[in-house]
Amino acid sequence: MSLAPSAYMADDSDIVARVLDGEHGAIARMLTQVERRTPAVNDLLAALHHATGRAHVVGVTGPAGSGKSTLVAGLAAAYRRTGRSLGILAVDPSSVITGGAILGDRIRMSDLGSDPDVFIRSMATRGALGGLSRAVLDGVSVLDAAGMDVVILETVGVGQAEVDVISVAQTIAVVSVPGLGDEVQAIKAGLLEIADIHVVNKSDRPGADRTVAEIRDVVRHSPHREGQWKVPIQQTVASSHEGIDDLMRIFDDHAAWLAGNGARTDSHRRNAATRIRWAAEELVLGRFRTGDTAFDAAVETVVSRQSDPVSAARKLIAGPIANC
Ligand SMILES: Nc1nc2c(ncn2[C@@H]2O[C@H](COP(=O)(O)OP(=O)(O)O)[C@@H](O)[C@H]2O)c(=O)[nH]1
Ligand SMILES: [Mg+2]
Repeated sequence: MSLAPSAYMADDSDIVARVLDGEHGAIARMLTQVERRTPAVNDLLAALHHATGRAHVVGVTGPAGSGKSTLVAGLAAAYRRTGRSLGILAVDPSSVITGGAILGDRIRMSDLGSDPDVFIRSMATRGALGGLSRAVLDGVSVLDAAGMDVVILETVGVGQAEVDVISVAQTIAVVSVPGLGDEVQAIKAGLLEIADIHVVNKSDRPGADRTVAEIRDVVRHSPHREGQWKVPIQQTVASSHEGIDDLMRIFDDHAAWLAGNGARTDSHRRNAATRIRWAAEELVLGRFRTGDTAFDAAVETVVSRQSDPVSAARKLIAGPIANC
């Protein structure tokens, strides 16, 4: 049976209430709106905002094939054993298939596949990576508003844009594996400052001790101030669930540390600042489009030399912002 378009619209009229109730269908539709940045999305997100700020947002990043999806699936099971609900966003800009799809399959095949307290979604990545950061930040807010105790983000750590995406998380785990050689060193260089926890996965492989020693060396030489979080190194064998419960406990310790140090509020403050900036950009750019009456008039004043570009832009920005 196919639904008439009106049925879809009727369905979405109470989407905010349903997301707040944690209904998976509504969360999925809301995330689609977030990815597509539909005209309704700003108002919907505004209506959810009051219910956000509660989830512990954990980021898991590292090279492709390091076992992130396996780890996240294991962590999901560990969190469920403690009774917590969780939302998982898998983001892989290089290939949606290698990241999210595999994680989705893994979870669907496990007991968690039918668990109403686990929601999983891989985020498609269209267009600019800046847009991706925004979609991820908004996506985290949706899962947070839906009452998820924990939100896990899986991303491939390859460059600055991905570092920006993972920075949405309050607790960041950087995954390394033995035997990747120089390549992994390079990746670590970009991710080192943002790691709250180092994970050496595939610790069943030869060379794990060396990888741990190398990371320990780097951590030891990075500046450490009194009272700061001490970055731990946790070894795991995700494929046989070893070290996963310990890793979850470290995440919990970090959450407690953040809360005790006001760092959790700092992270909320950073996210708020970023989101206000994005919203402002959108509002301002919206008025600088050909076809907008005031903008077209300003273009004419510059062409006719009655005004200059900077004065015209200043005048437009100072004017009232309507319909945004
Ligand atoms: N030997 C070993 N293999 C693992 C371990 N964790 C994951 N794998 C395997 O590594 C491959 C890549 O894992 P995946 O979770 O998809 O990596 P991702 O690309 O980082 O998400 C899969 O074949 C996993 O079964 C581990 O601890 N030890
Ligand atoms: Mg993956």
